[in-house]
Amino acid sequence: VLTEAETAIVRALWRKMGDNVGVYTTEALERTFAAFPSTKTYFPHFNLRPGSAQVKAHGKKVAAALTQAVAHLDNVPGALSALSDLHAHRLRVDPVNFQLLAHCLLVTLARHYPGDFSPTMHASLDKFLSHVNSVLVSKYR
Ligand code: ZNH
Repeated sequence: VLTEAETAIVRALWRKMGDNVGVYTTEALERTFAAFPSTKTYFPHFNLRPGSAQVKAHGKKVAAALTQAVAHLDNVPGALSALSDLHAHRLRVDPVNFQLLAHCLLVTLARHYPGDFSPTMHASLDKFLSHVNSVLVSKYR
């Protein structure tokens, strides 16, 4: 669970990103596919070339889920319950992949906000993304 200070940092970054959450999440997805090609195996039905409209649409969905999590930091399991079911039971994404995407989100945000990216920011975001990941893989067995 995030401390009050970490919560405030994550919320402030989200406010600062505004409409760019979708743009940066899409960029993070493209980075994930490029840096960790094994992640592409979950998207055989997608055009995965940079600039792909499908990846952009998917990026917006993932971004919306992350924004939901930020809006409900006191109850992320509740906010992402349906998504946990989807990833555990239908998509069956190997949990390591969540760490790869989280890593690429961190790198992407660090590039866009170099001045804000203190170790404290890094740690707060890492904790937030780890929390989201643990919720999304919580229903695996
Ligand atoms: Zn996931 C889908 C979110 C991670 C894979 N996703 C999805 C969606 C969302 C999400 C929102 C949509 C749903 C509907 O439509 O209903 N994810 C998410 C998040 C995360 C994730 C938030 C973290 C952070 N995923 C992930 C990973 C992977 C994935 C890591 C692998 C690699 N997903 C996926 C898939 C899908 C999804 C495959 C389906 C797609 C289509 O469209 O087909």
